[in-house]
Amino acid sequence: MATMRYLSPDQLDRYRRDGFLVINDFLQPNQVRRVEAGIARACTERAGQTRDGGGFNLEKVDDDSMNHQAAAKRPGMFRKIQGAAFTIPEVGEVFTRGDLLDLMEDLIGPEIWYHSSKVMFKPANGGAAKPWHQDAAYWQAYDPRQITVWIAIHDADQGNGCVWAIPGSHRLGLVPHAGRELQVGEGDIDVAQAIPVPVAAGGLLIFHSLVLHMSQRNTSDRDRWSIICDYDCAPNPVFEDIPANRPVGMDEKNIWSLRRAQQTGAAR
Ligand SMILES: O=C(O)CCC(=O)C(=O)O
Repeated sequence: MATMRYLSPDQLDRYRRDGFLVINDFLQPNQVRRVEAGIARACTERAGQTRDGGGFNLEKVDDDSMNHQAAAKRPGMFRKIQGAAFTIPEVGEVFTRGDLLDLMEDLIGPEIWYHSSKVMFKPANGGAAKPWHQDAAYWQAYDPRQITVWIAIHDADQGNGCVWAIPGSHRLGLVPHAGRELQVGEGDIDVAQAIPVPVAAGGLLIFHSLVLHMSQRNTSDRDRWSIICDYDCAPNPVFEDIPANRPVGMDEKNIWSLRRAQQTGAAR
């Protein structure tokens, strides 16, 4: 068995069994506050925004996040910032950390590429639900060994719309998705097997791209922000807006290599 860089054998077993794994306290409280401040700054700069644009998606009056022309619930009530690793330096720093790449290396091997990143807001009093889906449904042209890392910036629990997942569902393969948002009907899967996955601020949830997951509406008075990065085990061009100052490791075809086999051990 290959030497593990970050995960314990027990954590690896649980990830393989369930298709997801929570690791508490990945970020220290001061690191969480730093990321939160970076996100808040980006929001302040766009506080008047009422329509989707520039990677910023808003919470819509009809909860239809795919209707990019629809009015926002209110100006600056964001649902998502796509390309957050580029827009918010504090987010980019977290997702390129050596220890996080070590963790990825344990799961997808020593060649690691950036696929995409975002902030998911789930704002208090109205953050919309995200229906059941497998991330692989959005990325059918890609290798399904892609991995998603989801880090809680605020405590996420059942009250404010934490992620729910179906343990072991990564072994089902890709199940049919339908609709503009590509979702799975509750009647088509065994939702009785679903469990809530609460994560305290600073904790990290990793999930396999075939794990069925969703999150409910936030009806609480507590925001639930998270940052998400998807890592690829094969080189693919980044589809998000590329900043003028390209990050180190991104080539002219917009393929961003985060770690190559021969670099292993260099970024720690
Ligand atoms: O953060 C959430 O509420 C869910 C995010 C999610 O399911 C996703 O980005 O695929």
